[in-house]
Amino acid sequence: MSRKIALITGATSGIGWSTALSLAQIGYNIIATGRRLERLQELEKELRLEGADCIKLCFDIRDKEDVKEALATLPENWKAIDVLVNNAGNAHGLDPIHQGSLEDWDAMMDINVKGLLYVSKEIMPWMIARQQGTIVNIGSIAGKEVYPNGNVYCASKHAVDAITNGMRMDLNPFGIRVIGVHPGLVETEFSLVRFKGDSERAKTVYKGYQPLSPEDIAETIAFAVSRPPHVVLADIIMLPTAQASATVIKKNL
Ligand code: NDP
Ligand code: 8X3
Repeated sequence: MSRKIALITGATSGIGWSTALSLAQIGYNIIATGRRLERLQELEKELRLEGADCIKLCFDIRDKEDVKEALATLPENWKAIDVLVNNAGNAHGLDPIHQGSLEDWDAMMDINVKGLLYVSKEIMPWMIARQQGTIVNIGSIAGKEVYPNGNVYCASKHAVDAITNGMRMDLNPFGIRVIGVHPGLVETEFSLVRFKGDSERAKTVYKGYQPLSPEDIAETIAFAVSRPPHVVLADIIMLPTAQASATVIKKNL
């Protein structure tokens, strides 16, 4: 049987990278996207070891023309995308709202919300034409709850949650499954980006308890997309056992 096709945004690290590998292991060829070409090249090597073909698309998801042009370069047979994982995103800063930076706010809304829409806008018609497909949007516990200083990041992830639910309704006539995955604390480059390269501060986020790993999320995504076609795991919240909510975390420090 021929392999299916998954497109994963933000595949150069963390959850996206692990999801690419997990989906390759269950029989997908992968379209991997991100800004860091050298990381995409490394990932491609690992995917080939799993027997998967890979197309690398290097673009900044904030740029709608670049997104459109990059996706238009896909060969026709690669446009038959079975699974789209809208994963690219990050937090920028953790400041009280009156001290927040406009650049950080722009980055979070442009990447986490508008970037997800730009990519989806190109791919949804291809799924609609085939009357099939699965879209996985990576939200966050921050899309279900607001926490102090999380303000605009939480808003961006609440928007992802709303878009996910809206997609499920609007794409319902076409047999397209839409899955929201909302992780709690996962140890990736997320905090390094949030704290602008301050690795000491980033490490403290994951001290004193066992956070989720990107592989934990990837395995769950692989499970969700491989349910029978009549089943949709619509809304998945995944936390480390030590985390009870966005703010309640049992740490042994
Ligand atoms: P990482 O920082 O490890 O990965 C982020 C990915 O997003 C990278 O591949 C990065 O690629 C890509 N990305 C960021 N900005 C852009 C851009 N402008 N254009 C294109 N790609 C971009 O973090 P995670 O793996 O943790 O994050 C993945 C998703 O999971 C995000 O949506 C995040 O909000 C969400 N999440 C993370 C949690 C956590 O605790 N880690 C918890 C809940 C949700 P590149 O830099 O190469 O462009
Ligand atoms: C990432 C998890 O709690 O830092 O979305 O917002 S959190």
